[in-house]
Parts: sequence; C-alpha cells; structure tokens
Amino acid sequence: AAPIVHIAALNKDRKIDDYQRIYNKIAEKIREEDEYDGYIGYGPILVRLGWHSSGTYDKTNNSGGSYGGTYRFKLESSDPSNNGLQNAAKFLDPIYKEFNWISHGDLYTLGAVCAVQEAQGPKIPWRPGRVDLPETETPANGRLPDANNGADYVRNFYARLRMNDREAVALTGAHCLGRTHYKNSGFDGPWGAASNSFTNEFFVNLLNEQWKLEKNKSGNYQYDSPKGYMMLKTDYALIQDPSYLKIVKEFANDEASFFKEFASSFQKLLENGIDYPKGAPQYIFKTLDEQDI
Ligand code: ZEM
Repeated sequence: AAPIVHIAALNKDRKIDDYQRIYNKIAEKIREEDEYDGYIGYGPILVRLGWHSSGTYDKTNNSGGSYGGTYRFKLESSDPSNNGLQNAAKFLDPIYKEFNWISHGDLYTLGAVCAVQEAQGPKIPWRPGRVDLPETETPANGRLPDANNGADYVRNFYARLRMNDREAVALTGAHCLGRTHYKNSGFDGPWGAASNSFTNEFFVNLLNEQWKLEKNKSGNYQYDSPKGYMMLKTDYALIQDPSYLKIVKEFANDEASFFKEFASSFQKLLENGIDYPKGAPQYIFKTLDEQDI
C-alpha cells in the first residue's frame, strides 16, 4: 500500500496572535480550575491527552498520530488506555466551541504545549496545520503502551514513534507531572512531590528513592517508595538498562539538558507523520506570566 501522507494545511488568515489567544484561554482555565484532582489541576491530564492523541503513530505506514484529531471519535476515546482523558476533553470543549476554526489535532497538541509551559517547563515550539480526518481514519485500539513491561518493550515501543533512547528517556520525564489513579489504570500514586510543576524530579527520584516492587490493591505490580511515590515498571526499566541509566543520570544532574531534550522530543512526538510545506510557520507562545496576565 502507498504510504499515508498528511500535509499540514496553511491557513493564511490565522496568525500567532490567534493561537496565543487560545493558549491564553487554556492557561487561564487551568489557573481558575485549580482544585481538579486534589489541587493538581488540569495541566497533567492535558499533557497526557496531547501525548495519547499523538502516541498512536506508526512509522511503518505513517498512520495514526495527532494529525487527524481522531481522539474525538468514540472508537479512540474509549480505548481502555485512554481512561480518564474524558476530563481533559471536557475541559477543552468550551475552548473548541469558542474557537471552532481550530482543528481537533491542533487543539489537543496546543493544550499540551500550554500545560507544559504553564507548569514552568521548557518552551515547546508548535506548528499549526492538523486537519480533522473522518472516523474511518481512526487507528485501532491497542497502540498505546502497557506499563507492565521492561526495557526491551520500551525501546521497541518508542522505535515505532521514531524515538531513540535519549528521546524516550526525555519523554518519560513528563511523569514529573500528575499521578496514576486506580480507577483509570489500576495503578496508584504520584511520581514525586511537585505534581503540577515541570522539573527533572522524576529522574532524581528514580535514582534516589528506596524502591520496592509491590502488588497494589488492583493486583498490579508497581514500585513504591517510603515517601509515597511510585514508578511504573516501564519507568523503572530506565535504571535497569545501562544505556537508559546513563541518560537518566545526566538528566537528574542537569535539568537544562533535560529541558532541551524534552522540548525537541515532545515537538517531534506531536508532529509525527505530518509534512510541513515550505514556509509553514512555527510559533513559540508566551506564558501568562510573561504577559503579566
Ligand atoms: Zn504516561 N502514564 N506513560 N506518559 N502520563 C500515566 C499518566 C501520565 C505510561 C503509562 O502507562 C501511564 C508517557 C509515557 C508513558 C503522562 C505523560 C506521559 C499513567 C496513569 C499511566 C499508567 C494514568 C492514570 O491512572 O490516570 C507508559 C507505559 C508510558 C511509556 C512507556 C509520555 C511519553 C508522556 C508525555 C510526554 C502524564 C502527564 C500523566 C499524568 C496524568 C494525570 O492525570 O495526572
């Protein structure tokens, strides 16, 4: 079969200000609805939506990925791997109603970029142009990763997304944000103390906490620490594999190097499978703080 081609649509009527306006609306709503999930707020779940709407990508035929915004269809949103993301979709509903000229893929990815930046994470350059595809283009369930696995699985999984070891480790650092919930995934607990700020804490905790593999109340295995933090098996695999371990140590010791690698890997994840025509604009949004809002 001919490879699938997804070309970014250039909309000459829309400029950076139009997208910054949407960014600001999302950022202000994150700020206002700060009580969500025990005062973690909506940032982490918005990052997870951006990731899951992109993480269906398959390099072998260029299918899936963020381009078509197919998360909006029941077939994709009801994938058990997407449990809990309804809250992020509901959060974005009124934003979509107000700015209905934006595509779903652009909105899901812009929401994730906004959430990382507003949590004091790195600037993520972002490019518009994703186009809503019909339901028939929805990828089958089962393309998102299963946490009950070790390093070989993780490396294979990320290869499907065109990610090397360094990119895979950097992306996993997003687990500084948010937490796991029994009702969504059958795991429980946060990865660290600061679940709504973007830092290199995930790597520091991975190296420094006393981890113990335990069977949790849902019958799943997770690593737990005395401080009440947790790690998935796929997280812990990053210190079991020598190549991953080296990168974990680098990011634990050098937050700037983590930020730099995360920014480029996350942009790549959100743009996998999209061809950008010459002259396609790329935007770097200001945070609310930088605008004195
Ligand atoms: Zn996660 N992730 N993830 N992840 N993730 C969870 C939560 C969050 C895996 C995984 O199984 C889980 C990436 C990679 C991988 C976030 C971002 C990113 C949860 C808990 C699980 C089980 C869900 C729940 O119970 O609510 C696996 C196996 C991964 C790779 C092998 C990448 C890459 C991410 C972004 C770049 C975030 C922000 C959360 C927290 C969500 C929340 O609601 O707090």
